[in-house]
Amino acid sequence: MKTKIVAGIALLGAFALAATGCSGSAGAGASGGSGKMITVGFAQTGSESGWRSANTESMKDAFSEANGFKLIFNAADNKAENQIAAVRSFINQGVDAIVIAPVVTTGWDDVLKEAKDANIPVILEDRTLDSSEDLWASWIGDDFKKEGETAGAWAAKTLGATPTNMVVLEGTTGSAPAQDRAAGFSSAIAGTKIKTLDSQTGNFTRADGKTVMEGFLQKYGKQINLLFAQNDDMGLGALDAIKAAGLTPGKDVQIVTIDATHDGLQALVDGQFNYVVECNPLLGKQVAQTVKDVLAGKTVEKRQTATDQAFDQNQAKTALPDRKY
Ligand code: GYE
Repeated sequence: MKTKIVAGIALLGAFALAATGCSGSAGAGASGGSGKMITVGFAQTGSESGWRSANTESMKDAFSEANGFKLIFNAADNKAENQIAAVRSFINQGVDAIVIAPVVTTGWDDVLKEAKDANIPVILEDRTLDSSEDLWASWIGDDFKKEGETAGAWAAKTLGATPTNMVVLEGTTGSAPAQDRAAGFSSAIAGTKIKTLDSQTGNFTRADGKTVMEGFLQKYGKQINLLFAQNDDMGLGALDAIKAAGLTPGKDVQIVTIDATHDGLQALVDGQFNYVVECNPLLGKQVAQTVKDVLAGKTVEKRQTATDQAFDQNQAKTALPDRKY
């Protein structure tokens, strides 16, 4: 841990040197046209899921040196306090711009004001936060509420007419996707015969998805006939628990998830998942372009939303071979 911190500081120092001359400025050269590198601090949530790995890779590709960037990358291990500390260190380093994928929606006001006072624009990617809109320049991400609605609409259509007992594996507590997907799903199943037996966080990870599902199965056993996992990884972890309990996933327990990673679509093709809603993680290019535009003083859209599809088992067969993440 100590070595890591020291290495991290050394790295930050190296980047600070490289960034000398453009600290905190949105002025000449920061648009990338003059050959001067743009230093960007990216505060990523962590590495909780397959979706997250794909998002990190997409960001690192887009913020490459060849594209005119010096990227300072931080993964916060899904801890809000780590992430705020990372953003503060970016401010101290005098980066040109800060990109954040906020772990949770709250608690951002102070550090965002500090960035504003230092004249460093903040761009949000993936997740949203609750602070006032004048504290960030643009958000690039997916419509989590709509994803929840699409998942819920499938459940309502497929199982809503017969009494159905559902359990829910929620994402990180306090995160925008966990809140919005829950809201979207609930509105779509309102008035159906789907009843929520239980709903708990699995922190968007396979390991916790498995553990929490084991608990649900111990408590409710064969009563459970529907699982809504707010991401693929938790659903994939739950598969082990369901099989270990002697039940067949995709049949005894129908499963709907969100993300549509390669592994998620594979589970759909294998008949273990029943429906998967896409959440596109390949946002890097658009985020990098937005950073350049903001630094060049161009007007950017406040909200830039990616479009997502959804897949049943047959559609997954067609989509799987070309899946990029
Ligand atoms: O669904 C999940 C994750 O914020 C949309 O975060 C993202 C979510 C994604 O790690 O897998």
